[in-house]
Amino acid sequence: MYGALEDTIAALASPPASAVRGVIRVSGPGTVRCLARCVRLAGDQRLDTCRRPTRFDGDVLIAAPLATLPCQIYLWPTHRSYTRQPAAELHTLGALPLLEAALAALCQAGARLAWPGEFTLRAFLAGRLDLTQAEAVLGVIEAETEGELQVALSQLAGGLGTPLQQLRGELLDLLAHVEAGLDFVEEDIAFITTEALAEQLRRAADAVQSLLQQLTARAEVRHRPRVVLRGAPNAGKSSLLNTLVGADAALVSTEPGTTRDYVAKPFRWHGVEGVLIDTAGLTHRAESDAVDDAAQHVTRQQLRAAALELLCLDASQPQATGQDPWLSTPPTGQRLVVWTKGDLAAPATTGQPGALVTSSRTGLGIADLRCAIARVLADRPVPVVAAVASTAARCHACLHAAWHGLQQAREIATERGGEELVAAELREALDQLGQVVGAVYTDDILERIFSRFCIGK
Ligand SMILES: Nc1nc2c(ncn2[C@@H]2O[C@H](COP(=O)(O)OP(=O)(O)OP(=O)(O)O)[C@@H](O)[C@H]2O)c(=O)[nH]1
Ligand SMILES: [Mg+2]
Repeated sequence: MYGALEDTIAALASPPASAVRGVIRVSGPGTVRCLARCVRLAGDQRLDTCRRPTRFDGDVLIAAPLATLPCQIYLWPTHRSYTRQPAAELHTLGALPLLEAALAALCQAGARLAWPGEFTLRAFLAGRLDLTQAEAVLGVIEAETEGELQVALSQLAGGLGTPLQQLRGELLDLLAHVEAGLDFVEEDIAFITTEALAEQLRRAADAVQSLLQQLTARAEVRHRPRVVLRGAPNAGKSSLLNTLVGADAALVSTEPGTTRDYVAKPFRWHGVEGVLIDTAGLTHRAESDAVDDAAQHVTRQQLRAAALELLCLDASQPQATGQDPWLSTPPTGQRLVVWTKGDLAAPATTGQPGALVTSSRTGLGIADLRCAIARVLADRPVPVVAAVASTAARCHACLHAAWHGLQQAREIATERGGEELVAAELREALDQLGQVVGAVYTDDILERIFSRFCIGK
């Protein structure tokens, strides 16, 4: 799908909407020639004699009736650019029709429109980025939350690529030792002792394992922490969710058993993000129908995945005392006890010190509850991770195969099963690690990664 690297490509790099400024990116060997044909510079400046990154003022020559469009050109005339090719950015007014006219002028002057991700693909092929970093660029573009952005940025700075490259380097040295030993097998010269070989393989396998754990933890970050409302039917859970998130997201009624399926609303309170989930009230009824059973099943599933459970006790119900039977079932994550309908009656707080009293009707205790939820979630240990989700998915299989190869190699080495076999397993592990950082890549890997980019990146 991607064209030749010799093509000069151009694309809109700013969002395709009206804004104060719009940016068009150009890259390719013909960048200067192409710009010179469709731009008139102010004063006696020249593009073709430019040897270092420079800013120019001028006009793009576009079709009538406007004819000229004022712009600034940032030119990287040598390989010292993002794509390691001559490249430029054209900054001008951010009106979409004007930007399209400027793009058309560039295309008439010899450029072609870039494919999605083609700039980053060129940066990758030029060795400026490894695949994990290329995917991090994608992660930065796609990040929905601050947490995701942080992970993508740290990956861009080499969070995952650096330890992987280092590990690959060490294993290449090790392979060289093993293979050198194979060449001198007749002379009985060993370049590395069996014990040292097994030890290095063990350490490498541990390092891969730890990267695998980081990737798994990453998946958790993508799914924000879940805060699940739990309680008896009619306890006021749905009303509480609506009041907490400030929207009529869940259905409320006087009828017990209103909520069947769960309702999830993302939130961000005091800088802490999560998803608030309303569930069907848990019952201990002897008789139930299939829908009831399904609803109870969904509730239990949500509770199992909860980072925090809000146990809702109805203050207006005489049986909802501090000894409520709900309290005897332990939560999977953490638990906060919340009295609902605090406007109707003072709760029997005995045995429940620290429980929050709330009312969805009057707003009593709601701000305090948001604060308490944020505090519990903020205190959770945050996994130290360095991968965006797409890398995680792609890397998992490769890292696992690499770990397996290293384990096999270690076992063979320990049992003195033959250095040829150790070398073969090591080569397989190296190949798998190479796929993660892009030292080994195939067209379909590239296609899969870069086709997900937006145009202009
Ligand atoms: N006075 C008062 N009534 C409330 C409050 N919260 C909920 N209610 C009422 O209690 C009833 C049940 O509220 P829901 O929010 O539907 O309770 P639920 O726990 O989600 O019920 P299920 O759908 O059966 O799970 C409704 O009639 C609400 O208007 C409150 O803070 N004060
Ligand atoms: Mg409900």
